[in-house]
Amino acid sequence: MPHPSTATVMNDLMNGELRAAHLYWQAGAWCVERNLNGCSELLLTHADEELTHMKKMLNYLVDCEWPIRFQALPEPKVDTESVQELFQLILDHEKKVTDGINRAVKEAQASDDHSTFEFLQWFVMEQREEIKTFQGIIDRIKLIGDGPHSLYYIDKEVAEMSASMAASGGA
Ligand code: OFO
Repeated sequence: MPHPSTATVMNDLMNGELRAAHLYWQAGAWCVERNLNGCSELLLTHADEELTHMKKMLNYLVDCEWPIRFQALPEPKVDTESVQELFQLILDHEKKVTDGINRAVKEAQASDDHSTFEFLQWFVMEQREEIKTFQGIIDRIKLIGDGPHSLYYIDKEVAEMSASMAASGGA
């Protein structure tokens, strides 16, 4: 039986989740190198979450008995010296992931793949939460100011957000 077009789309999304984890690890390492422990905690914890998303997709592909194809990972680029730009880069990345999920939802609808359509609804809501979280961090940084003397306060603020996200069960 031929695989539906959504099988390819779901493979791409699964690989996208792995790329996202890779980016969060690199961004977390950027913070570790600058002693921004609150920011690194949030980003490295989020990398773990991206892996759970990848596994969710993987399990769905297994359940559907569709082929599973992992792709090579590109080098994650974190070319900035500003913590505000770092979180902007993360937010831009999450917006791209959201676009990919939305395209997959449309594809599932167009091919009458109701199961995949339903499965993707969790990801639609998750993306909404992530965009809200990272936009919220950027808004806080703008309020505090992104100068060298602000880093301590930014890091403290992000550490508090990270702790409250952990207490409420995720991003
Ligand atoms: Fe998997 O949620 Fe971000 O990318």
